[in-house]
Amino acid sequence: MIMTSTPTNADDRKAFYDTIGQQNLTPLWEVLHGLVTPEPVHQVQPAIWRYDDIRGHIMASGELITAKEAERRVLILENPGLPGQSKITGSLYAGLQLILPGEVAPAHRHTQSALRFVVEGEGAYTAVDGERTTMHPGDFVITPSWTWHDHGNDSDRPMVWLDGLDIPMVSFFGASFAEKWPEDSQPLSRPEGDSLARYGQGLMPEGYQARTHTSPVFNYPYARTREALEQMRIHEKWDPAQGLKLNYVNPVNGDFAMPTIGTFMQLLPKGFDGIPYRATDATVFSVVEGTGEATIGEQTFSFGPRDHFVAPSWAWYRLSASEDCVLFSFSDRPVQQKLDLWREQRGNG
Ligand code: 1HN
Repeated sequence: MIMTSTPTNADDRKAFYDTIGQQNLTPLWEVLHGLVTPEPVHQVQPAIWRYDDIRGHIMASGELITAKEAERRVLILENPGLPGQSKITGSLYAGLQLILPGEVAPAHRHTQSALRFVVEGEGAYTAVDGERTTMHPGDFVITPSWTWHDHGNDSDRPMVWLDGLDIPMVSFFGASFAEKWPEDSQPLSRPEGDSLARYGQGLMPEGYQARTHTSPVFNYPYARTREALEQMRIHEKWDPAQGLKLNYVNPVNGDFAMPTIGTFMQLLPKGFDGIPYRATDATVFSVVEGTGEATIGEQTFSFGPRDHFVAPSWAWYRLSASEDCVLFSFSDRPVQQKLDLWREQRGNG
């Protein structure tokens, strides 16, 4: 007799799986459809953290623990779909860090790359590899992988910034290393403003050779970014989904400013009513100016300055602005593009 189909004896199969399991083997056909899905499948949910709702908790953390004892006093923005995982998306970490007047967050370094985006306060500093920068709201500051960094606040006001790190990616690769500097503050070897002067003016020191994939400019001041958007608005065509959107770039090669995290600043003019948009890079937004609405999947969030929200991978979202809005955002787009994975789609308006 010719067998046209294999007998389906569930018990036989189970027994087979148990047998091969002893050799650390497992059948692909039982899991294939969950591994290779026709469209992205993940647990990341749309979410918003409204600053008015959480600022009190951030300030209360300042009464509970010092920046020095905590090492970094941060409330993690944890995605509600990924509880206990310290992730805002599958590949990225985000948190809001508080540093009070007179405090120091001690010097250390790690293989994870970090971005700071200043949300509140004026005049605290971060030091990276021997150079300090004074921070202002809307500044985008980079701590490249494996660079010494410490923060301090010599101003008379609390400062709060958004931290974005590639912690889940580094963990995925099993490549986390960290160490502490023996003192709270690292020694300074260059004057403040040195990096911006050398690399941030469309100029480059003669013979300069990049040693890493991260931009040598480590503070992109908001005043310049805002000016660029305002100038562009005079003649640039608006993207129907994203308005006027700029990428922060590494001036050495025009690539993203950080190798693992793409960073963006966009302007939505008053009355903007964006068409639906989705992309495979789940994106974290920090509202700098203005009020508007983000409809992400089934949920509509009204937002204002200092609010944070997240749009998951491949979820449709629409942005609208009731006043001129400026939004900072970040995602894992550089990595997805390097891997030929990144896709975007615009819907009908
Ligand atoms: C870190 O080093 C900082 O340097 C902030 O400010 C948040 C979260 C996890 C691991 C290291 C910082 C961090 C972090």
